[in-house]
Amino acid sequence: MANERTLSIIKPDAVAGNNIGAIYSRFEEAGLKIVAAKMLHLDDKKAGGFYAEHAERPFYNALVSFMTSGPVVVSVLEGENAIAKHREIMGATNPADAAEGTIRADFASSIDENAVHGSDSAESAAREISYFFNDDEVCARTR
Ligand code: RTP
Ligand code: MG
Repeated sequence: MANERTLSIIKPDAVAGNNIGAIYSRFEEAGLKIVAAKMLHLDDKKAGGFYAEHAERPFYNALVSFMTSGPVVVSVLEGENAIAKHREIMGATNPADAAEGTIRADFASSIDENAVHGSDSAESAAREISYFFNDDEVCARTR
C-alpha cells in the first residue's frame, strides 16, 4: 500500500457544532497524520471553484451556500492508503446511509450538511491539496 495524502474539510455544520477536536481524533485514531491545517471562511468563488465538478447539478447552489455559511477547517492527512481510509471513516455521503461509528453517522445531520469532505481519488487529492495549500504549508512527517 502506498503512502498517500488526501484533503479533508471539516464543514461549517461540524465547526459550528464544536466537533473539530472529535473529528481530528477520528483521523488520528485511524492512523492518519495531520500534516497541514488552516481555518478559513470560504467565499462563493473559492467554494464554487472547489465544487466546480458539480456546477450543473441541482444541489450546487445549496452546496456553495452551505459551504460559505461559516468557517471550515481544511487539512491535509497523510498515511498508508490515506484516500480510501479517510473515505471509509467519513461514511456515506448521506448520513442516513452511513455505517455505525463513522464520522457522518455520528456528526452529520443530512446529505446537505454532512460534516466532512474527503478527496475521492489520487487525482482529486492532488488538485484539492494544491487548491488550498502551497507546497511550503504542508509539513512532511514521513521522510
Ligand atoms: P464531498 O465531496 O463533500 O466529500 O462529498 P461526497 O464525495 O460524499 O459527495 P459528492 O457526490 O462529491 O457531493 C458533494 C456534496 O454535495 C452534496 N450532495 N447533495 N442532494 C443530493 O443529492 C446531493 N448529492 C450530493 C453533499 O453535501 C455532498 O457532500
Ligand atoms: Mg465528493
